Amino acid sequence: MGKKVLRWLKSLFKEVVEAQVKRLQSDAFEEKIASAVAIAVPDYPGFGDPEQKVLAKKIVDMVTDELAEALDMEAD
Ligand SMILES: [Ca+2]
Repeated sequence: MGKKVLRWLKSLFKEVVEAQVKRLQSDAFEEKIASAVAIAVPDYPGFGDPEQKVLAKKIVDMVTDELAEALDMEAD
């Protein structure tokens, strides 16, 4: 493979990875995971779905920040 092709593949790969990380950092993704977690976790007094969603969103945010930083992207 020529150097130009390799450079193009590298930039394409970077673009694809960055788009996916941005998707994982989106509010829509956080909301989707948080809702699924809240449904799966039993409710307790003082720790119902709203609190479970806050915790789940925080965890998703921490994980996606780590992922973004590992890829030299910005945490959000
Ligand atoms: Ca729940």
